[in-house]
Amino acid sequence: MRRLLLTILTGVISFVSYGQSIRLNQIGYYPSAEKIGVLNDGKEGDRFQVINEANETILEGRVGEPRFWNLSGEEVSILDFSGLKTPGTYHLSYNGENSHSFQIANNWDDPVLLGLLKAFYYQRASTELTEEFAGDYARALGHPDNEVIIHPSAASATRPVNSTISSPKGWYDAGDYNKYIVNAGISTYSILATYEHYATLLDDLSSDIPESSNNVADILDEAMWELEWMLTMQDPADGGVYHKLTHKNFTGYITPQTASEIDRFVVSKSTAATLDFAAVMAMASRLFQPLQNEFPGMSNTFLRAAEDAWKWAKSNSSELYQQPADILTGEYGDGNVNDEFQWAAAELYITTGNNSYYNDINLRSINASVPSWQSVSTLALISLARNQERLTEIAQNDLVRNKIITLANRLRSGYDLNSPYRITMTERDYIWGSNSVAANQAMILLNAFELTGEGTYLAAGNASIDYLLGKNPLGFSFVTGFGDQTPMDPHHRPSLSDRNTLPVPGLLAGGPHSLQPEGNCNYPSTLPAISYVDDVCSFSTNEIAINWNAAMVYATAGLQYYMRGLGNIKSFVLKNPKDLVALEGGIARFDIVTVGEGFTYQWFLNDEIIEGAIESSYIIEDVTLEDDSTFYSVRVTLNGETSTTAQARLNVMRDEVIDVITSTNENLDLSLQVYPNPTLNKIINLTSVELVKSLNVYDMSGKSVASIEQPNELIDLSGINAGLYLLSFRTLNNQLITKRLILK
Ligand code: G3I
Ligand code: 9MR
Repeated sequence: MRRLLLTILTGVISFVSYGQSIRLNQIGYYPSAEKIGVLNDGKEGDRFQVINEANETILEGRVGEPRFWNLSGEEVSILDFSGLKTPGTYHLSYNGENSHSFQIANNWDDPVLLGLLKAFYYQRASTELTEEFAGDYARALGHPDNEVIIHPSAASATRPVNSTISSPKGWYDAGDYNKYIVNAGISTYSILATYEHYATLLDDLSSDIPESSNNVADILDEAMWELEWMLTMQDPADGGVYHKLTHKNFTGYITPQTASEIDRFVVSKSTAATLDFAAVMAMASRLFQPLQNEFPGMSNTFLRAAEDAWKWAKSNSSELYQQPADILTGEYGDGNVNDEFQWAAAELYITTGNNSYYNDINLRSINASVPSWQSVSTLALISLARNQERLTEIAQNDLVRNKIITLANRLRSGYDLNSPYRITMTERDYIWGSNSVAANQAMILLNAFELTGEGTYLAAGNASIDYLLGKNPLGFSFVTGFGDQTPMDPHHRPSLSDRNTLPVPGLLAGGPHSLQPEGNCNYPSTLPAISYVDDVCSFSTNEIAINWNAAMVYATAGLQYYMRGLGNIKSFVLKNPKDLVALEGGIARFDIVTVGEGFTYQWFLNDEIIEGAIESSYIIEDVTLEDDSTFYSVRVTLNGETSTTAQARLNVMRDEVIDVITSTNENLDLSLQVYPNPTLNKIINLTSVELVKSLNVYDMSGKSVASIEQPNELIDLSGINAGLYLLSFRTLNNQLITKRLILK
C-alpha cells in the first residue's frame, strides 16, 4: 500500500518537475573530487555513460538504488562517476538522454567566482557603470543619495524631520533599489571573511572594476564601496545607526536612473542595525589596517565607528525595528538581538584584544547554527576560530572549535547518510533565500575542514556547490549566466528595465521554498524543494540579493583555496575506504584517498593490527571464501594526530568468471594479449587489435568503469583508480574474451 502510494505520488509529481532527468553540476568538478549526478526515475543497475567531446563513451557506471525524497516528491538514484579524472568536457547519458555538459578541471570554478564577485559591481548605487567595466550592462548613474530625507522615525535634535543627509554608494540590496544595514552586515562580513580566510587566492583575482589598477585586492575595493556607504548611516551625534535607506515603497520595474527621481529616506535607528554595523566595522578595521598607504586613516575610522556604535547599542539595547506605517519596503526585522550583541562583541574583541568585549560574547550560550541575516552568532564563532593567534589568553578556542564541528557533523551526516540527493539541505532549510542556506552550510563545512583537516567536510561543502550549480530537483544552475539552465527572469529591477535579453550575470537566485506569498505566480508545486518559478513574478524564489551572492562568493572561494592546496592544510583525507566485492582467488584492495604529503597509515582487520600494512592501500592477494564478511579500517597519522576510519566490509564471491572465455564460436582468438600487466602508468598495449570490436572494463564488484568502441593498440586507462579489473573484449566475430588486469 505504501509502495503504491509512493508510486502514485511520484507519478503525479514527476510531470510538474522541471528539466532533465539527470541533474548535475552544470559547470564542473575537480579531478580529485567526488562526482555525483542524480537521476530521476532511473532503474537500479542500469548503465549510464560518460561521454567526451568526441562523442566517445569513456566510462560507464551503474545507476544506484532509487530513493524517495519527500521534499521533491520523486525517486532518485545516484550516478557516481568519481572515477572520471582526466580533464576535459563531458556529459552523462542515460537511456538516450544526454545531461548538460560539464568540465573536469582544476580551474572549472574560476569564472563562477569572478562572476559572483563582479555582480557586486553591477549592484553599485551612486555610480555610472561604464561600458569599459560593465559591457552590455553599462547604465547611467542611479541614486546619488546625496539628499536623503530624515524620516520622522529617524529625527533627532541635530537632524530634524525633513532635513537631509548625504549617504551615497553601497550596493542595492537585491532586486529592489533600497539599502538595508542589517543585510549589509552579513553580506559585507561574507565578503571580508572571504578575504580574511583566503587572501592568497583573492590577492591576484581581478574582477575588472574601476579600482582594478590600484594595489588592493579587488574584493577589498568592492567591500570598500559598501563600507563607505555604511559609515554615512551612523549618526555622528550619538553613534546609533539607521536601519535602512529606502524609497517609501518598492518602485516599478524601472531603471536605477529613473527610480532616482523618487524621494529617499533614512528610517529609524535600530539595535540590530547598529550592532551589525559595529561587527562589520570592527572587522574592516583589522583588514584595512595593513593598507594605510592606500586608505590613509580608514582603519582607525572604522574602529572608532564600531566602538561608538557598540556604546549606543549598549544603552539602547532593545530598539527593535518597527516599520513606520508609510514605509512599505523590506523590513529585516528581528525580535531577538542577543546574537547581534555576541557577534559585535566578538569582532571588537578580536580587533582590539580588549577582554571586556570577550565577556560580552558569552560564548557558552551560543548554539551554532547556519548563519543568516537574522541569526549571526555563528559568525562570531567563525571569526574567533580564524583569528586564534591574535586572541588573549582568556579565549576558549576549544569551545569555539567544538561548536563549529558539532554543527558541521550534523550537516555532513545529512549529506552522507540521509539524503537521496547527497546534499546537506533538509526540510528546515527551505526558507526564503534557501540557496543562501546551502551556501552558508558550505561555509560551516569549509571551516570545519580548516579546523580538522578532515576532507569529508570539504567533500560535503563541495556537494552544496554542486547543488547550487545544478544538482537539484529543478535542474537549475541558480547563478545567472552560468550553466545551461539558469534563471532568465529574475526579480531584479536593473535586469527588467535594461535592453538586454539576458539578466545581469553572476547573481544567485533565492531558490525554492513553499511560502508562495505572491498569489499570482504559477508555481509548479508546493513541495519545498521544487516550489520555485523562473519568473519575475516570484520575488520570494527568484529575486537575487547581496547576502545570498556573498555567501556563495565565500563558499566558492573556500573550495578553490583548499582544492588547489593554497591553505595551511596541504594534506588531508578526501575519501575513506569503501565496502568491496572481490573474487575468490582474486585480489581485494582497500584505499584511503589522501591529498598531500606526510601521512602514515596502519590497517586493521576486525580491529586487530595487521602487521606491515602501513601503506595508503591494503591489498589482499589471493582472497579466499574465509575472507568474506571481514572488516577493514585504517588509522591515519599526520603530524602526531591520529584518526581511524569506519570499517569497510569485504564481500567475497566465487571465482567463476576470471579468464573464462565465453563464446559459441569454435575459432577462439587466443592471440589477443594485454601487456604490461600489472601496468604502472595505466597505459596498456593490445595485440591483434584489428580483431577487436569493443572493450568493457569492469571492477571487481561488476561495475562497468570504462567502455571503448574500436580500441587502439594503446589504451589509456588513467582515469581509473588503481585496482583489479576485468577486461571484456568483444571480437569482430562476436567472441567475448575476458582477461584480468591490474592497474597500479
Ligand atoms: O523567523 C521566522 C521563523 O521563526 C519561521 O520558522 C520561518 C518559517 O518560514 O519564518 C521565519 O521568518 C521568515 C524570515 O524571512 C526569516 O527567514 C519569514 O517567513 C520570511 O517572510 C522572511 O523573508 C524575508 C523577506 O525579505 C520578507 O521579509 C527574507 O528572509 C529576506 O531575505 C527578504 O529580503 C528582501 C528585502 O526585504 C527587500 N529586498 C529584497 C530582499 C530579498 O528578497
Ligand atoms: O519587489 C519587491 C521585492 O524586491 C521584495 O523582496 C519583496 C518582499 O518584500 O517585495 C517585492 O515587492 C512586492 C510587494 O511586496 C507586494 N506587491 C508586489 C511587489 C512586487 O512587484
